[in-house]
Amino acid sequence: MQNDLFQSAPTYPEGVKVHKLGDAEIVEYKSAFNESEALELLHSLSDEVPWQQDSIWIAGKHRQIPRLQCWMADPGKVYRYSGLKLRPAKWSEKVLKIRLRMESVTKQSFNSVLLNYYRDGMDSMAWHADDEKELGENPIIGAVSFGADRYLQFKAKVASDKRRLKLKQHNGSIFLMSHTVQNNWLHQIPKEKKLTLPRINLTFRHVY
Ligand SMILES: O=C(O)CCC(=O)C(=O)O
Repeated sequence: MQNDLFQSAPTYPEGVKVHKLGDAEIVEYKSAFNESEALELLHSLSDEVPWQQDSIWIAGKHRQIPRLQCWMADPGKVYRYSGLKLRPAKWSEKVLKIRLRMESVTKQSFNSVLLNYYRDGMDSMAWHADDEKELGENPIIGAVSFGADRYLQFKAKVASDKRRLKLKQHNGSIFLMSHTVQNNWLHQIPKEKKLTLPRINLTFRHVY
């Protein structure tokens, strides 16, 4: 159920929409990559990226995460989450071009990216915030998605706060998440059992 506080604001300059989330905001840049570019990137990234099937400890058991992933970053920029230590793969030419587009659209600069490959609707990502200490006190995240449209859900970190937001991220669209999104809110990609199409999402970050 969506709370009124979370109703999306009107569209500002063409293709740019600001979604309010309490004190935070998510800026959506629709079609930052056009449909054919985005589908070409889905196919080339699925072939070219050195995807890893990682496992993490959950409730005392070692389990495969329900997606493939790859961490690309400037040399030495290691990323740790859920007990995993991700050493950077070399930037590929395609991902560098995507980074340039991300930086020119959002006017932010990034030195790393986590790529996630959801092979179908049974792949997912559990509730979390991108608030690890190497991302600094105010992490700004630029996310772009290619392939299937998937829902991204938000809830407050404080359990008594029942506010929720559910956004659909479309093929080729960018979501720029302000720092308060990571500091005060959790997000997840829920499973969608009937979905058979793949999606690749890239979350660009600045690692200190
Ligand atoms: O796939 C997505 O849209 C979310 C990715 C994400 O939350 C992350 O990389 O931390």
